[in-house]
Amino acid sequence: MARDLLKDIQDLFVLYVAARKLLVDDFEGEEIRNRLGVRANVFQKAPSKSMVSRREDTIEGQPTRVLLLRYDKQNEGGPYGMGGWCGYYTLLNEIDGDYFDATPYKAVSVLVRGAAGGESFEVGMADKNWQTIGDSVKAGPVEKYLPRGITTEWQELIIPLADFGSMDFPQMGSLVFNFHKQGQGIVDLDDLLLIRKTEQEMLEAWDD
Ligand SMILES: [Ca+2]
Repeated sequence: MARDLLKDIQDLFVLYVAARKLLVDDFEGEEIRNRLGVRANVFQKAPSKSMVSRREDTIEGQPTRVLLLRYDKQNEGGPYGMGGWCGYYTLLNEIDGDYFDATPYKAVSVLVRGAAGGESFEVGMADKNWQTIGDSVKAGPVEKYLPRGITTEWQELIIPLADFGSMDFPQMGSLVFNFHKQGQGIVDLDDLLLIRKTEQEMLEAWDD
């Protein structure tokens, strides 16, 4: 009896979490597809480069696979002598397909950890227009959101969607992790989520 009740509570909790958050990627699935079923991979322009792999880890006592993102950002050579670029993207829409309606969401959340600490990247988002240009709007570097910056401990990075400016949120295309600072390093990511607005917040948005 008690066991059934516990099971019911666990099921309710899973439903509650699912209702509050959309899992974009937990890095447990296919290599270059996220949990929305669309492409996720590195982007790079020489002489900068990035590489991804996955590895087993333990977060809060739970075994899990995480994304290991290796980067080498140069600041000389390449287009305009700027050193090229490197990072990781995850699509929210099918290429040439429907765009992703992000209006029910209020924030991006991701777990992050550095191999050495002090690594940095900026998070960007692209709506249909930005995706067509091949660029994204950046919310700012990680240090803006994590007071101690990236450390060797897992931290949850939360970025309000409002920080991406006036995007066309009903037609979103991708999320981007861009290594903007010269240097090389390794960053681990897990549990990339979109956090839903509460019903109250949805109503307030209607009133605006
Ligand atoms: Ca995982």
